[in-house]
Amino acid sequence: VTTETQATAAASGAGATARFREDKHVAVTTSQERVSALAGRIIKAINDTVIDEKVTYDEYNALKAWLIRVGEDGEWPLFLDVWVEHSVEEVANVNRHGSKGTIEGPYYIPNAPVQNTPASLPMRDDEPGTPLLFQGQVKNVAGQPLPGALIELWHADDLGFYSQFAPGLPEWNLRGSVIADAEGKFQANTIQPAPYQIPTDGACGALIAAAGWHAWRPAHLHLKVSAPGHQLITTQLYFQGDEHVADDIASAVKPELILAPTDRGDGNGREVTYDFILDPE
Ligand code: MBD
Ligand code: FE
Repeated sequence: VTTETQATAAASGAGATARFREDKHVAVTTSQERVSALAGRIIKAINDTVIDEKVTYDEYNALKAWLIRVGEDGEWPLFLDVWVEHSVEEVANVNRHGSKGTIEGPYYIPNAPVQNTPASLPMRDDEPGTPLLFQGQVKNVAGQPLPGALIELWHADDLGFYSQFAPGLPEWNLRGSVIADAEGKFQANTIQPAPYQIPTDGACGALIAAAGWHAWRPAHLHLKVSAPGHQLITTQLYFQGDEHVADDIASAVKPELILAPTDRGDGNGREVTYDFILDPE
């Protein structure tokens, strides 16, 4: 059988690399001066480390072998999103007044199936995990509702796997786009995601093992929230009580992003309300 338990770092890495190439057509408008300044600083930081730490030829060759393997495993998206994207996001959103954003990560897929609220994310008949009703309202910074807001939601399943990046899952499993109502309100029925371990059998996993780190991210919902005339927010929401909230390998948790769902009382899982405030364009 093919199930997500046969997921490999190389397969999810190849998927993330292909996804990046398809979606992120970045026009390179960076000036020579800027490229020279940035590349110069990064190269200097590496050289300073070599000198300060008295890096040996064995260590230099281990680095070279590892960098080659990152590419072979398709793990440049994973490496960069886990260890660098949080700083890029911090810089990008420093002037925002509305809800906090955080990193996108490597597993977003655009154009997931669209539903009007109240929605249920596509899932298997026997989808494992506690049902979760995620609901809220999208507003502007003045507190006015934003009709026609779009809530894109994607997350891992109960075993920590993302559809389209692990084998054996339906194409759009646990990925959906919800159109809010005339008051900007939305309801999305899904399941509670599990804590997520980044692939341990690829180059990033080898680094984590060699350094004695851990590979965990707290359980999280990924979101992109948008409305006409407003800045799109890319964010993630986490769950109170998850031990990795304080210890995320990707450094992407902020206190404002932690949910505390409550029991629905009808034996039907849990629910939580979270409102999004969008900045004007
Ligand atoms: C993830 O699911 C994720 O959200 C990030 C940032 C990195 C790796 C896997
Ligand atoms: Fe994720």
